[in-house]
Amino acid sequence: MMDVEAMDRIRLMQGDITKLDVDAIVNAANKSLLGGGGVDGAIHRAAGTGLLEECKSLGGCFTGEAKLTRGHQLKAKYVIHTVGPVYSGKPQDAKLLADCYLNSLTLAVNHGIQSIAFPAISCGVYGYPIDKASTIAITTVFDFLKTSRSIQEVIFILFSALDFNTYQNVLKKISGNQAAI
Ligand code: AR6
Repeated sequence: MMDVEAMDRIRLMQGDITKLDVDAIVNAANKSLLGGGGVDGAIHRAAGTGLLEECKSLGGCFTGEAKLTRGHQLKAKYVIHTVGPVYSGKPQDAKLLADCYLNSLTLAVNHGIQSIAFPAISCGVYGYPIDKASTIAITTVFDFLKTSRSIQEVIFILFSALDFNTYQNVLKKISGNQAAI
């Protein structure tokens, strides 16, 4: 019963994360936290230079960890910056990627964040295959939501139609397995 309810708090969207009106968006950053390309570049451009100024005070971030800033000129109140693993094909990739989701969600709960949006962390420049990464993302978030009631909505927002379709198929499979229990 409660697990079905947890699944109802997960939503998939296709589009640009910088446009979302949620409490927090998650940035797929690098260890410096000083900006870059991909979704990181888009978030810094949309948030304005105040975000970079605030990031400079954070002292970087280790892979798998997460740090919080304000949203500056974004609609989102907060940005949670996390650093995904560079895909290596080794077993530790999965653990580090799951840690990105877990540490971001834990920070969100600690700041009273009720709605949060994730991009496909590590699936661009860092080369993580989208089918593997989406399974880790969805199962980690789903398991977290089963134990935590304070987050009302988790959005996975995918830039491309192909990535969106992959997430949709994985979500169907996982919620189908759930319904069968
Ligand atoms: N909204 C949503 N998703 C987006 C957006 C957007 N505006 N722009 C890109 N994506 P990447 P990574 C998707 O490369 O693999 C940066 O330079 C994109 O299609 O942004 O974790 C950092 O500074 C892809 O599916 O992040 C790091 O150095 C996903 O976001 C490095 O890249 C993640 O792609 C991090 O690499």
